[in-house]
Amino acid sequence: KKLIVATSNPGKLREMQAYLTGLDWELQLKPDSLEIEEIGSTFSENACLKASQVAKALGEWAIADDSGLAVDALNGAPGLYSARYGTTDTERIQRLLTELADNQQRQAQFICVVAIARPDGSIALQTEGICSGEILTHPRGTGGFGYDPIFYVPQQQQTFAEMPPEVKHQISHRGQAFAQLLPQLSTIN
Ligand code: ITT
Repeated sequence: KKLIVATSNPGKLREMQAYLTGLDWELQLKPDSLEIEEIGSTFSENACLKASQVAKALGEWAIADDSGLAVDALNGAPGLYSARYGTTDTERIQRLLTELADNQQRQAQFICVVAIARPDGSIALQTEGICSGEILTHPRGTGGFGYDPIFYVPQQQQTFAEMPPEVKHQISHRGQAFAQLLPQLSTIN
């Protein structure tokens, strides 16, 4: 069976591919020309919207990920708007650090919802993962993507960007969403 990976984010794509390779699904990237407007008001709505629209447009199974970083001291911002916080990763990180300034409350959660849609656009499967950490005052590490250099995980004593990819993949919000999703993949139709 063919599965369209409905993302335009190269970092996300790399991680989604890592979770999905070696299964009976033939992965195919969504064409750039097919862009979905994220008008939902939750991660779940946006993940389903992206999977559903891409599936319907191409008449194939599709998988989408909607994710973001919710910072406690910013009342959950950037959250759903994590991608729209700037045009580059550097800009997004800088904006977040500026808004947090010297606030001592640095707790944050990465959230990820993954959804799979059938060729008719109906949702077959949806899972969620959350990973808690702290926002550093300065970026550290070169791995990963997005906000990874400022997201510190106390248990590992490393940022997502400092961890070997397999460690991030194991503990991240996306890793937890996929850990729930993968065992159910063979049951959907
Ligand atoms: P698609 O919708 O095309 O998949 P996007 O980048 O617009 O790509 P989202 O709307 O889900 O995706 O936005 C998620 C943003 O949250 C993303 O741009 C990153 O900045 C951030 N993000 C999500 N997962 C992350 C991770 O594992 N590490 C660092 N940042 C992450």
